[in-house]
Amino acid sequence: MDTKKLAATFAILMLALGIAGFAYAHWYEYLWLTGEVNTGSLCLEWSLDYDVWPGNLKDLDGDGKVDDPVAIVKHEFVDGDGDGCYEGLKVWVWNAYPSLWINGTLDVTNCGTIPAKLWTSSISIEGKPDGWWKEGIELKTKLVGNPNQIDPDKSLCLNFYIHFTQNAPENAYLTIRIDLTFVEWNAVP
Ligand SMILES: [Ca+2]
Ligand SMILES: [Ca+2]
Repeated sequence: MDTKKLAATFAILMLALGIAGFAYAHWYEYLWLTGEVNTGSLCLEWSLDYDVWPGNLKDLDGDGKVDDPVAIVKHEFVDGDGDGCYEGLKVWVWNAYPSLWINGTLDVTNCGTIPAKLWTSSISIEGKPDGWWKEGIELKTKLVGNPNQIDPDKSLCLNFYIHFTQNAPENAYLTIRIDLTFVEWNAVP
């Protein structure tokens, strides 16, 4: 076979092998990685549950049913930032009188994904006559839970008992403001 024929045969062979998809065998190992990072959320919200002295119900509208409250106790949750958790809570007690009691639980629940702790708290009380609540209201509280670590889906609970005593004056009023700040549990001052 002369050189031209040999070259032509080789070229045809390579072309045929190319068309057939032939390749020299080689071993391989394929590695891959994808990454995703997100940060947790710090989120806490109020919840509230209470009972009012059963004797508070009378038949005030004359319909034959003892189902009308004399003192009105109401509450409203506020989700001002629209994240689905209640960071605000408004409570009203109207038309209270001696012997009325309200018994319940005020909860702060961790609705976020990382543990939280109470950072700062403040309470302010104003009323008229000034200081009437010191004699006019009996308050018992019991804190359940650790304010330094509230785990996700866990709560800090305040069991309370409020009793309007015989010393509660007529036409008195009281406003209470409570502010709480929570931070992630490992925050340092
Ligand atoms: Ca009624
Ligand atoms: Ca909210």
